[in-house]
Amino acid sequence: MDELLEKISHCVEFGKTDRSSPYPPDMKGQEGADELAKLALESGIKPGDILDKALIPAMSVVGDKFSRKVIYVPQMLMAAKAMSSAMKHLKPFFQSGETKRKGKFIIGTVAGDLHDIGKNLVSMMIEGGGWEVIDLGVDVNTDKFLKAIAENPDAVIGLSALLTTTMENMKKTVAVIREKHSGSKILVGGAPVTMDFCLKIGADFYSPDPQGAVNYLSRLVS
Ligand code: B1M
Repeated sequence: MDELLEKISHCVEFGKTDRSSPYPPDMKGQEGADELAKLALESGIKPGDILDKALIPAMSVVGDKFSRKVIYVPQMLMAAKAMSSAMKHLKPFFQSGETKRKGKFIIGTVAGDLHDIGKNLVSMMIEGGGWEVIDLGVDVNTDKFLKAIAENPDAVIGLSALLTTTMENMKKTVAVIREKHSGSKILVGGAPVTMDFCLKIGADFYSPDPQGAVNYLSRLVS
């Protein structure tokens, strides 16, 4: 069991999605996270163990390497792709409620902003950290956030902004969420966002990168 979980973890860390994927070159022709996760389930390994002992630790290493600039966006995207290929086999178990996740996380890029590369990385890392992610996409207005919160009142909310102009919309959205759902935790991020700005607009936390976001959520449930 441990050997199979280690192999899955290795595939995710190095972005090996499935047998046919040519990346990384030194694993060409080998099984990837997709086939190995399926095999693990068929061998009787619990979905929760695949998540907790293989996917989450691998994504945590990936997030840490990214924060330290040991790897860059392309490697991180490959790792996230490998993780998703394993997750597709686990999702039915989570959706049926047979296996529990840590909580829900609603994320979106704020109104007027179409940048989603960073937001998607954060979303994938948080999913890899064991959370159910409700990704509202880009150009998300306040009403759409409010609707998602009403449907998922315990969810933590994440707002991303890449433009100095749309930081103003982030501020407005945070203010309305605070007014209507005072207990909700709000995490903000994106290239122009800072801790100072986060505090000024009344959000709970700012992270400059995906791993910081995962760590923040982990602290909330620990
Ligand atoms: Co745009 N763009 N863009 N752009 N674009 C920037 C952001 C810009 C800095 C380029 C520049 O001028 N040097 C500039 C903003 C200037 C400013 O406001 N200060 C800019 C501009 C001006 C514009 C347009 C207005 C250009 C125009 O049309 N005149 C326009 C706006 C469109 C709109 O949104 N309404 C525009 C459009 C676009 C494209 C559509 C062409 C494309 C986006 C494609 C897409 O996202 N699908 C694009 C791109 C690609 C960029 C750059 C080149 C790259 C952004 C990116 O993806 N970075 C960018 C310049 C640059 O950064 N070099 C630029 C990689 C990504 C991994 O990083 O998104 O910062 P980032 O995410 C990081 C962290 O910030 C953090 O984690 C991620 C990983 O570390 N993070 C979070 C992000 N969200 C988080 C949320 C969290 C926590 C952490 O918690 C919830």
